[in-house]
Amino acid sequence: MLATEPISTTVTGASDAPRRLRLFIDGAFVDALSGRTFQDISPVDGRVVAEVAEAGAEDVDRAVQAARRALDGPWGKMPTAARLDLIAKVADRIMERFDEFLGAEIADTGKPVGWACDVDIPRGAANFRIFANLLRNLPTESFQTDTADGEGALNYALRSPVGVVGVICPWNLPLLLMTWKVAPALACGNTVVVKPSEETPATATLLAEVMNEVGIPPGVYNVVHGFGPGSAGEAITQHPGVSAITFTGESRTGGAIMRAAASTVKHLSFELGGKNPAIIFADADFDAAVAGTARSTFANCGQVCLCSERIYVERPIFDRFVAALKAEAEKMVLGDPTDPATTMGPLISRGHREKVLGYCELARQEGATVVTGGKIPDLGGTFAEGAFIEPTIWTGLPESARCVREEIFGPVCHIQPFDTDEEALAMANDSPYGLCAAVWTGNLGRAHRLARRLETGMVWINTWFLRDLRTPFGGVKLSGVGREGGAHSVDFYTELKNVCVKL
Ligand code: NAD
Ligand code: 6OD
Repeated sequence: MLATEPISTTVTGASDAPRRLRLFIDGAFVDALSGRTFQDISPVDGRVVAEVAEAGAEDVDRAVQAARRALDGPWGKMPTAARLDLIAKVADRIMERFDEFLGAEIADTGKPVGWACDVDIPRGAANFRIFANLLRNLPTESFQTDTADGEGALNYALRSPVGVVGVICPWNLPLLLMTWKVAPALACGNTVVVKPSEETPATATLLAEVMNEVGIPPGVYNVVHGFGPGSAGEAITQHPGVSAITFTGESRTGGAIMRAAASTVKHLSFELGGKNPAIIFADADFDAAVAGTARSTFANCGQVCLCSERIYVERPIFDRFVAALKAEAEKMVLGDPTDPATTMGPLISRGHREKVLGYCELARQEGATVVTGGKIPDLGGTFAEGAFIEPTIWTGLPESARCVREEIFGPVCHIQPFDTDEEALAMANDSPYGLCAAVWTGNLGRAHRLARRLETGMVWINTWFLRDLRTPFGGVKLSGVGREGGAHSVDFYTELKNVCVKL
């Protein structure tokens, strides 16, 4: 059963009324100083899920000041082991309140309960656990240095927190992606000001309750709700008290943040958009490749930055593969996300659906064959007010088509045949993006050769989205700046200071 209780400390009014989500600043739930609010709308049926306090620059300033005080005070002074114990407790408490996180995430996104149970919520907890463990065992680098007098010197590096970190998040995997940044930032001793997406404010707010429950000091974790330009997001990027910004979202937004952050020279880490290729060879395990590609194309309604939107299939199996992926698409069960039988929820909003439907129209104009999908499904009832769309497959487009080059971020893909490894590689690399690629083949030598030459930050071979949180995560070209994950997160969330001691 999903928890239907509202988020307790943030609610006002009757329990069937929309929840009231407030900002979380200095350990307390507060309204915006302006008193402004905005509505959080369900993509499943269009109902208002929550009234959300809308932070302005003055609220961001309050949050940054609270974060700074915590850094100079209790959090900064806390022994590392005690800090990491608290962070591990956050992981435990997320698992104890699993159903509430699940209910909140599904209400905001409409994602199927099966996916949210397997991926979003457990990863939210795992992020805290892994970074607490990693920081417990962190070595430091040191060098014995020769000197002219023969006595030598010792160099060693100290790590310290970067400071107040601005965490700006998207709506597709709200808890997973937010905690992927918050957990290492806190484990490294920083404090954070989080701006969740305006589409998905709930789980960041619920996490604030958890922070108080486990005893994280006030000011360490702050949440400011709101929008990007001219709102809370932009205020974070311009605030001189924010030392670093970690951002996940569109490549264009990354550019805007980079410009805004330039005048205060902040550290930046960006996980951005993608137009990811999947390459399927005739020697692959056919059924595994079809099932894996159906997952990499349609998971979370195609709204994972790692999803495959360009599929390249070796010509001898092209027709068979297209037919098999079509069958997988047409098997998807759309509807109530809380029903375990549902395999595809809606897109995040009607606005986003307009964008995806626009690409469906464009694909027809560009000359695509519509293998399946491309329309609003007839689900009836309250779902007619939602943002559902059919899983969609195209063939027959040239590689220059906009539908093959631009990120669409929905359950859509184009399938192209190829004849040689070189041709597949050239098409895969001919993209302004470079986040990830999937290769399906029975020939591991070929797989390793391709992995080396694919212009992406990550390559999956005979699998997709199999994650080890110690590994570097990020993209090249328009897909990102920097890497997070394991030691790479530690590098971003700490400053290194070298100490040289003459012996
Ligand atoms: P978005 O860029 O529209 O918004 C992301 C966040 O940035 C939101 O919180 C938004 O309010 C804020 N924002 C927008 N403009 C801003 C500005 N000028 N200054 C400061 N903040 C601003 O992205 P989205 O629509 O929420 O998410 C979908 C996009 O995210 C897709 O492009 C997807 O590929 C990308 N994404 C990438 C990864 C990755 O790991 N590479 C992961 C998830 C999503
Ligand atoms: O798994 C992760 O750590 C991660 N950052 C996933 C990003 C998915 C994009 O939507």
